[in-house]
Amino acid sequence: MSKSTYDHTKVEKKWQVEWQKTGIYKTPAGSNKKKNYILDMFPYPSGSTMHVGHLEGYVGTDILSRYYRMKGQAVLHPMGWDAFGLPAENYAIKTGIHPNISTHENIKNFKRQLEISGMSYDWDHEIDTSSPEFYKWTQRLFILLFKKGLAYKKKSPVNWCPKDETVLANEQVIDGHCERCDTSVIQKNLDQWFFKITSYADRLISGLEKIDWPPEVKVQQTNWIGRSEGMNINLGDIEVFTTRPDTLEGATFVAIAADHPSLEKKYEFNSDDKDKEGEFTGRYVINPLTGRKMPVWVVNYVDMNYGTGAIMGVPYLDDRDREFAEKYHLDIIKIQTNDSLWGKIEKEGWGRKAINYHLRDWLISRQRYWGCPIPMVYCKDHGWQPVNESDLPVLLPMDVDFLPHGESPIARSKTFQKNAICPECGKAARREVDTMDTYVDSSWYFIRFVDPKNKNEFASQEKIKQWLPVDNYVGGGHVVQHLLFARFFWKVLFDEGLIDKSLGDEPFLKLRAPGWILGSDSRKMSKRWGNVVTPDDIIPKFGADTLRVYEMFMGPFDVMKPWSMTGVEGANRFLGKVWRLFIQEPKNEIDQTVIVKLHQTIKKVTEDVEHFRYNTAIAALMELINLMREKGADRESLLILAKLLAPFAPHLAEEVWVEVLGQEFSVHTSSWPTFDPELVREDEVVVVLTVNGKPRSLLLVGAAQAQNQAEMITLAKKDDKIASWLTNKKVVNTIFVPGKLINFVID
Ligand code: ANZ
Repeated sequence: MSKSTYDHTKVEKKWQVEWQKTGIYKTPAGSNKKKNYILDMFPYPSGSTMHVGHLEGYVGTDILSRYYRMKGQAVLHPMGWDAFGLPAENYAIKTGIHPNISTHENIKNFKRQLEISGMSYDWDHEIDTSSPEFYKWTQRLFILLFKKGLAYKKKSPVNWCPKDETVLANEQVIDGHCERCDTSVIQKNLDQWFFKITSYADRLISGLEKIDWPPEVKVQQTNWIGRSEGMNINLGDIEVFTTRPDTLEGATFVAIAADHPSLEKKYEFNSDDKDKEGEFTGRYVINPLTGRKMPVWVVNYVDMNYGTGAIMGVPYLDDRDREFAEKYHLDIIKIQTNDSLWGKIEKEGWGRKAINYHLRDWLISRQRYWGCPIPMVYCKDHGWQPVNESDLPVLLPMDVDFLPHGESPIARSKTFQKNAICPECGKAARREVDTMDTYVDSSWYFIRFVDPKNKNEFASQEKIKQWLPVDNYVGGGHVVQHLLFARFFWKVLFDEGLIDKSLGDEPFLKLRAPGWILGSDSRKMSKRWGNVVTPDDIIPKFGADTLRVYEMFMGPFDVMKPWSMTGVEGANRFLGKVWRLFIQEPKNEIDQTVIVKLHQTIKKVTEDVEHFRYNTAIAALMELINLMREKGADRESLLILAKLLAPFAPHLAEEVWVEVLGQEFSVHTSSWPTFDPELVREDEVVVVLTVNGKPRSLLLVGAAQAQNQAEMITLAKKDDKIASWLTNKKVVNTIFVPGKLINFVID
């Protein structure tokens, strides 16, 4: 290959093969190095391809992993597949292609796309949540929760399409209609499994204080949990929950939910109705403070699942109560709020302090096929029983007609119920035919990653202690559900002693979310808008290094950024310049300004990478490279530059390291450069010395000193090069630009 051209296709392929072959990204076994677990939110391998928006986070963690390996840390950087889920099942319903086949086709494509992007994953740690080796442990953990009283079954309403006879996920209900057949969706009460996440509500709030997460994510989690402190006030046979006991004086009516247990008849309100609706029950209760007779109304704006399902109406101060009171002509009385009422209500025995949470228990049953079977059997004598551990996994049957038929698809399997027995009495029992929400899989996958092939445990204690908790977690979205569910799981395992106490009860110490990448139409990049750019659109033409550098240079990691092909071309031109710099003969003498800039760049890139400031790290590299192109660079400096480039443009860096600079493979196992603190003192500046306007020399001085005219001119005259230019010449004028330049005008 001619040295002046850089064939990215050949070079990138060559090193990808070599990296695989030599296993340089393998996770170190036991080691006394500092550990660093760097994790991506693993993808759902959908039929549409991976696009550059997905890749943004993966490039970010790849840079971080490469950097910390070079820093001498032991890095675990795994990847896998959130492989169960509804889209594959819907695709199967449409096309007849089994989810097991389509999902694994998609996985192949996703993996190929990650590989051609130059990712340094350790594929020995790959996991697939739809494999029995993985879901055996998902089932085992379900049983653990059941035995702890944290999994229970109760009736709960689901979205139901009467025509398709199937349960619909919320996303499949469009304006109250089935997305497939447009039939009006109804609510149907089905027996469903729940996880008791509400028992952890307080710890899920307080734990947020201990972790380095984006503040907005913490706020969203806190709001989702929605802790409210208030009082339950007793009004005879009705108890109301209020966060404002100080307003008791203004309570003029009581409003209760349509399904409140004190009601003898059933009330129905049109659930579509956004307006406040109500009906008088004919009953009254007494306000203990004022003695007022308060009418009891059944209303559509009080929810039975929150608080006590009953409220005191304070129309003078509460907007909803006011709207209702105005509509139904109920009394509105003006009051002063009274903080001291809190004490009085307790003293008089009218009520007691109460705490409520908006968080609900987590409904995990799905009347769906492509998910992890719930490992429970129903015995008519012993009720719900967990399957014997020696009988796990309960295999997801492959002989299932997944078309909707009004029940969970697994119920139609001919093989699934075979040999199902009650573990208590050994008599025939009936297996649960529902599957688990896929969020259950992603609640613990990061634990399995540390020991993915373990046949005896979900992960060994030794590996758990070696790698967990996750040090750096990167991914977008999922700010509430996934992150809350995973924290819940971790806390359960922690309490069980399955997570060593020394590891703490939070699983993700640091979280960062990449900003959305917008398509050329300024909308969020998504298959839905047809504005998707994939790695396959970019890599063949420009190479993976260009894609990586461009994605990280677009702007700050965590903000929204528009995609631009001009930007891609710019990144490509930059890498072209880098290549040409390396293939020039290195300079023999050392240029002090280059050295200073080099050390400043080492410092800047080091600090920036550790703080996910990849864009400014690349900008610093660009400045350095421009200076080196102008001044020339010595071999030592070029070696350091190759190392600095390695995390960002791993193929190009390897090529120059091995093929141009003749170093031993691999730049990625070399050590990260350190800077000389003397050279990066920020108060140091370079002053250009010119003679008749032509640059002849440079001075490196303190920033303050560079402002001092007399001192600087004396120093400049002592500079060897300048001295020789001025010998036997008459200086007719001296121009001084503070902090920047001195020009000697001579005859
Ligand atoms: C009297 C009052 C006066 C209230 C006032 C508010 C303002 P959060 O913060 O969400 O907990 N409430 C209680 N239970 C309810 C239910 N099941 N469905 C609908 N609304 C309910 O809010 C609690 C407040 O929402 C309670 O305090 C109650 O109205 C209402 F100036 O009581 B309040």
